[in-house]
Amino acid sequence: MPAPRTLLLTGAAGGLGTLMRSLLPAYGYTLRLFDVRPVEDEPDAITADLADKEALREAVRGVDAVLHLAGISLEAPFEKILKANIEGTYNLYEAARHEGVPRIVFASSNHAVGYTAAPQGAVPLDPGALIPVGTPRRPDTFYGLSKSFGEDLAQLYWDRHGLETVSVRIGSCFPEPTSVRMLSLWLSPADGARLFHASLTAEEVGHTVVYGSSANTRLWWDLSSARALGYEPRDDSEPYAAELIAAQGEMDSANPAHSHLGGHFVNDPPIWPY
Ligand code: NAI
Ligand code: 15L
Repeated sequence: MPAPRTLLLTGAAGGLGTLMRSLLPAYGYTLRLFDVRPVEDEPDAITADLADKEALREAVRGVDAVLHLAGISLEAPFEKILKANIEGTYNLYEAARHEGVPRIVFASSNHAVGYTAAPQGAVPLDPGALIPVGTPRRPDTFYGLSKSFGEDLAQLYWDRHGLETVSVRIGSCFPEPTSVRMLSLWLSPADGARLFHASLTAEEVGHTVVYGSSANTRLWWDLSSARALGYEPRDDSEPYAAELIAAQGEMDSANPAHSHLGGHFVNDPPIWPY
């Protein structure tokens, strides 16, 4: 697939959207921005809800691809998740199908498989001990369930309509890791941009699921499907390890929030504030 030039970035006002607004233009993208909240210093951004089907049709018209980050990014009451993440993602796919957009990169999450056991063993883990991308989905929250739905929706739109998707099960994409768990899941913003670019430009992806993290020494999951797209991570959370472990202690496998991939989402999920 030739490098898409005009990219619709949904969720542009959010944390990851803000990081990608600054990083993706260097890869040659012209960004069209979409969010239910105004995007600071971006008067041309489209301020609309994913529930607004007409706004979505207009937003996707003429773009080469969509990076779909918009939605509730933490746990919330089911009705809210249903509206924003489940119906909202369906509305986006319908708009893209009608307007002939060939590819979507979908921000899935580790929480689609959050009840998967976190691998134990000496660091770095044996490649055979890493969580494979084909592991059964085990959402840890309604939020994780909505990401599971998004992946299935993506599969349906590929099989039925030929609309391609890369579903990126993002670990933790923040400027720095802030917990011992994040040492395993951290996706540096620069590697995030590399991974999204690879997902937008690789040939013939159909519907591909990848894990999204940097090349962390303490990696828990298998990055091979991401690498097959051309993703070459350059960062590693290890320089943050000593300080985080000194402050928070080592992971304790008797603690469910440490022994599952989804961390504290399995018993004390952070709640969406809006
Ligand atoms: P965020 O909460 O900072 O940003 C989400 C954005 O979506 C917000 O600006 C919000 O206004 C917008 N939004 C929410 N509902 C909307 C609606 N109905 N219509 C239009 N816009 C709406 O979240 P963040 O961290 O930037 O994450 C972006 C995406 O990546 C989310 O889908 C999240 O689930 C996913 N993700 C993020 C991870 C991370 O480490 N940051 C990890 C795994 C997944
Ligand atoms: C996510 O899916 C959330 O959107 C993000 O805010 C983090 O909580 C991340 O997972 C994580 O598991 O660290």
